[in-house]
Amino acid sequence: MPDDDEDNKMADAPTEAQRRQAYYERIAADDFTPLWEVLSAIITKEPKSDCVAHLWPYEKARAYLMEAGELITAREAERRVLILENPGLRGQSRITTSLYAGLQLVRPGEVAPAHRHSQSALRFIVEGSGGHTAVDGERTPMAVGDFVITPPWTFHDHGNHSDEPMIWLDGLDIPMVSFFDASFAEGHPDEEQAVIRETGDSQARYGANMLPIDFDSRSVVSPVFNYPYARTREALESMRRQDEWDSCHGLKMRYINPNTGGFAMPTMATFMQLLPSGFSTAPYRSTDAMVFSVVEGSGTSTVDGVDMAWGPKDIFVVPSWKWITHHAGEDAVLFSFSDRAAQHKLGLWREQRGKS
Ligand code: GTQ
Repeated sequence: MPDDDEDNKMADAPTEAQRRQAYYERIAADDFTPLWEVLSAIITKEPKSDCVAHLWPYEKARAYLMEAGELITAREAERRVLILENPGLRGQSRITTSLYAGLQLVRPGEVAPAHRHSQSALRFIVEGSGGHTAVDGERTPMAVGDFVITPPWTFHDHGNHSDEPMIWLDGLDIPMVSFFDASFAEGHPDEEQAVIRETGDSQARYGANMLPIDFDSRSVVSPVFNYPYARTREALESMRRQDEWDSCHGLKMRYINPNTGGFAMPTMATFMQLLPSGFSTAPYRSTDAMVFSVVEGSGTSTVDGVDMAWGPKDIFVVPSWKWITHHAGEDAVLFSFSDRAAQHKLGLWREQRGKS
């Protein structure tokens, strides 16, 4: 009977889902996979990230770091650093999807031996003075609030001739370099590189609003490698007298490569901002996840309705494209860094300002 035949055929025939599944399995054996099964997951309507907002209280970080100081020398560790690992990205040595951050300790008399790597590094000094880092044969002193650059593939060693521990925040583009499979590293034959330039030489040559007449104007890395806090703070203090506050940022400046006017580093952007006592910012979001290091003051930053209360030396991270507001309980100065320099070059960066 024709009707029964039809029913049998339907029962035997594989469903559409089964036919597709069988097909996926067949092509998978030859390393193909169908885009339509993953399209909306790989090209999202807006940024989706495992990176979460988080704050590391300095008191806790410092206590753990001091313990590490008893457990291993800077020499043995090569770099005695506690990585600040994003809770949403555990096991990946990342503070954001594209950035690495850690807190480094150099005790009095110690040396972190000279090496170089493809990754760019920034140092933001959190505690101590009288430590130094050496780059290209020049030692620069490190003091709280200074922003110091280690350009890619330059030998660098750190030392501390003071009688206080030196602690700084390291920011590196390690995940970005890994993404491109472009990592190279090597040690220097000597523990410390030879000093061939006077301290302050690069500041004089490149950081006095002048450049040597034949300086290569294409250089993508700033020739200035220390941006001292004393000058940064003084600039912010002078500007604040104008009393012109940006609703989203308060007073926010970016560090530049004096040669190009672009960001100081090829992959990472760095900023310093002042929020006056009592100031509450309007909501803001951008595609660059941002790492903050509190220099002065206290306040609260709110991401997706979750408050992060911060004070001096605390570190916190804000993921890409999450609305953020800041409230300063007292005059506050915040250093921050992100992958904005890379995103600008790649034509990816976006921002959005909300209403206050
Ligand atoms: O000081 O050169 O936090 O090579 C991680 C890797 C610091 C450094 C880090 C490094 C360094």
